[in-house]
Amino acid sequence: MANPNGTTSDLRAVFLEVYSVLKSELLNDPAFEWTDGSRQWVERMLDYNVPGGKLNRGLSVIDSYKLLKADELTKDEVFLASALGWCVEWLQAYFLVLDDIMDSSHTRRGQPCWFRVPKVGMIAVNDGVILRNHIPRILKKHFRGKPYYVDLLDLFNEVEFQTASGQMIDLITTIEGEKDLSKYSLPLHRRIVQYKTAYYSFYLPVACALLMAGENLDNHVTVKDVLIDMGIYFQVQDDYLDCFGEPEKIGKIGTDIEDFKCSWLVVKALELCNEEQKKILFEHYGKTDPADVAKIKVIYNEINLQSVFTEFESKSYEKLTSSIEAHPSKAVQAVLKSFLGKIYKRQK
Ligand code: DMA
Ligand code: MG
Ligand code: MG
Ligand code: MG
Repeated sequence: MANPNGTTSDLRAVFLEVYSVLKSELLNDPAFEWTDGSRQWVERMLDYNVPGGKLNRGLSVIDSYKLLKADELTKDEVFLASALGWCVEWLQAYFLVLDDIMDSSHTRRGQPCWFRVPKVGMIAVNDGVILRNHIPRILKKHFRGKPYYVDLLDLFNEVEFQTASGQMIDLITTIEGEKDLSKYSLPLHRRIVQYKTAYYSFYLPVACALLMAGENLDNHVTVKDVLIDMGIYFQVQDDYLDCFGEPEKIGKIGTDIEDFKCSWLVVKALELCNEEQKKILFEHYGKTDPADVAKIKVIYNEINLQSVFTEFESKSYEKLTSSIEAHPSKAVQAVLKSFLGKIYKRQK
């Protein structure tokens, strides 16, 4: 039975079973002398932060590997592809736990952000470090003997560096006392989102599948380019949903206006507004008072940003589809189309 994401509910169940296996291995990691208290802490922290999202990134590793192999996967291969999928989800959990602290967010995946949970607070910083350290432990346990082990480690390291660098440029544009909307532009936005989102969310899952399939990543630069463009489109959707999405659907309450983020929305607004509206943007963007935020949203509505976004969305879909169809391999085309299908017109 296929759900709207094109992933069978069966596969999701198998994927979740692998989560339980990995979790219990980590909770019995012989490198640490566990106590009941420490084991309970990590178990609760993992269950709270790792499996509760859409799981698109993780499931894409299995989907992509299937399409590349063009053959039924053995049980073993499904397990390994799932384990890699979970490494991507672990990386995401690590970045989100820290991102929510840095963005002063309130909710995530329909529940309070981990650092907002009573008694967690700044222990969440170290939990983030623990989540990050789980990845090489999972890889070591299940991939140490594989010919692509070193490439896998290198891939996760490179992508983590790119993401952290993206987060850094996302954050330093908002430094208190240096807030200046006139520095916000489409090229700056593109640079931020390419690094903070596209590599880990789009390139990484497919690169994992390519490595498992025995491919050399240096031979797949064009695939990477398409995935980066898809990731940029995905983050524009995230920026849009931050303001116009329903919190019940997206599971989080937007903070981009308050946080003075270089969001696609504010960049577009600066491009489209008149002098009077521009004054209001400069005066009220980046303030936490709901009255200031409301003034920004009035401008977004006056210039019809929702339809500007809808236009962008269909244009992006067309462009991405034609770059995908230019790819020589049908299997690779299928991987990319499946990924695009999962996010086009998403509401969450
Ligand atoms: C997210 O950017 C990027 C990473 C690496 C977590 P964001 O702060 O816009 O994400 P969200 O809207 O989910 O907080
Ligand atoms: Mg955030
Ligand atoms: Mg952020
Ligand atoms: Mg966001």
